[in-house]
Amino acid sequence: MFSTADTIVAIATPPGRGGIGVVRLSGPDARSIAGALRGTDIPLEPRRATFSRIRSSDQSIDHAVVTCFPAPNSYTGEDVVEISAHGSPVILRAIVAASVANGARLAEPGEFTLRAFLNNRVDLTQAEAVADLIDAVTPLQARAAFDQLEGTLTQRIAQLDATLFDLIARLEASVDFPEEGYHFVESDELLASLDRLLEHVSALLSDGRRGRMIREGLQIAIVGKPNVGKSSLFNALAGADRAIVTSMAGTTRDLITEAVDINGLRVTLIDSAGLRTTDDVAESAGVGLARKAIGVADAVLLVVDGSNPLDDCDVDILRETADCKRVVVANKCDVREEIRGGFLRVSAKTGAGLQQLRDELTDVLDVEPNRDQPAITNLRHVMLVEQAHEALSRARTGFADRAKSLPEEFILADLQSARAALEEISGRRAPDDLLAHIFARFCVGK
Ligand SMILES: Nc1nc2c(ncn2[C@@H]2O[C@H](COP(=O)(O)OP(=O)(O)O)[C@@H](O)[C@H]2O)c(=O)[nH]1
Ligand SMILES: [Mg+2]
Repeated sequence: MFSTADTIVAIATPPGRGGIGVVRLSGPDARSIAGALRGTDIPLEPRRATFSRIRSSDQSIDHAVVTCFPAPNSYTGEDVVEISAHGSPVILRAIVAASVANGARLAEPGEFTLRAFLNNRVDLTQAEAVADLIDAVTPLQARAAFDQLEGTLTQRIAQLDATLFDLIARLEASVDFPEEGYHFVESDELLASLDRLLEHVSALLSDGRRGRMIREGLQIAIVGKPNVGKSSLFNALAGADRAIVTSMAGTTRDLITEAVDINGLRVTLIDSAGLRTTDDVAESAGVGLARKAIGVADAVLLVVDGSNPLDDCDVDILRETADCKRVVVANKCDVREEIRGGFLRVSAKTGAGLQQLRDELTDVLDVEPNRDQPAITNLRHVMLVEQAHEALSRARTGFADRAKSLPEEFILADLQSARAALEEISGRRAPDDLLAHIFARFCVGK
C-alpha cells in the first residue's frame, strides 16, 4: 500500500512567517530535483550547508541554504534534501511548486516519518514519539516523548519479546520430539520464566497509568459552594481572566475549561457552578454539570471560604467528595482565618499558597514519572501490553494445569499471541490500516 518509490516534498516548518522556513525533499530524485532548483549539475556535498540561489523555471525565488543527507544516513533513510529559505509562506510554497514541477509529489501527513519507519530507521513507538514530541505542551510531556524516541520502550519490548521467543522455541522443540518429554524445557523452569515475564509486563502496565496521564493530560474539577472563590482560583491557576468573578452567588453556570501546566503536567481545569440547591433553572442545570464533572475528573479541588466558618453546605460537599482524589483549600486567607484544621490556606487574590496547591495537586494525582522505567504513554500500547498479559496468564494457568494433560500446543498458541501483541507495539507486525491511522495524526512535513 505504501510506496517509497517516488520523491516527496513538503514545507517542514509551521505555517506562518519566520526568519527561516524549511522545505524538505525525500526520495530517489531528491538530489536531482535540488540540482534543478539550484540550476546546476554540481552535486551537493553530503551534509554540507551550501548557499544557493533557488529558482523555478522562469524566475529566481530566494537565497537559501541547501543541505543534502544521502541515504541511508538521513531522517527517512532515503536521500533527503533540506532547503532553508526565508520563512515566508509565499516563498516556501513557490519552492514546493518548483519541486513538484521537477517531479516531486506533495507529501501526505506524517509521510517522512512513515518512510523512516518503513526503512527501519525507527520502530513504530519511536515514530509515534515524534508526533508526541511535536505535540508536547509541557516539559514533562516532551521528556516522556523524547525517552520513547530514544528507544527506551523499544528496548524493553524487545527484551520481553526475546525471552518469549526463547520459551516458544524450546517448547516447540519439546512438542516436535515428544519422546524426549519436556527435555528442552523443565516445567519448573518454564513456570519461573513465565512468572518473570508476567512480572515485567505488569510493571510496564502499572506505570502506564502515569504515562498516559502525562501524555493525554488530566482533568481537575474545582468545586465548592457558591462564592468561595472557585472562579477566582481557576483564573489564578490559568494565569488569565477566563471565568467571570462576582460577589454574587451563582454566577458560574456552564463548565468552563482551560488547559494549564501544573508542575509540568497538562491539566484541564474545570470551573463549575457552586454546589447548592436552587430554584433557578439555569443554575440548577449548572449544578448538575458540576456533579458530572466531579464524576469524570481525575481529581477534585474543593474550595471552602477560609474567612468564614464551615457551614452545612461545605460539610455536605466534603462528604460528597470524600472518595475522590482531592485537595481541599481554604481560600481568602488574605482576609482572616476562621477555619482551622488540615486545609491548605490559599488566596486567589494575593496568590499566597498557590505553588503549594500545585504541589499538592500533583501529589494526589501521583504521576511523578519514574526515570528508570520506560513509561507507556499511549493507549494503543497499553491495550496491546494488556493483551500480552492476558495471553501469558492463560499460558501460565494452562501450564500449571498440565497434570490435566492440556496439550502443549495450547500453551504455545497463547505464547504466540502474547508475542504477536508485543510485535504490534513495535510495528514488526502492523497492518497497513493501523499505520495509516497512526500517521494520519501527524501534520504535513513531519
Ligand atoms: N479577599 C478575597 N476575596 C476573594 C478571593 N477569592 C475570591 N474572592 C472574592 O469572592 C467573591 C466570589 O468569587 P468567585 O471567584 O466568583 O467565587 P465562586 O462563586 O466560587 O466562583 C468575589 O467577590 C471575589 O472577588 C480571595 O482570595 N480573597
Ligand atoms: Mg464561579
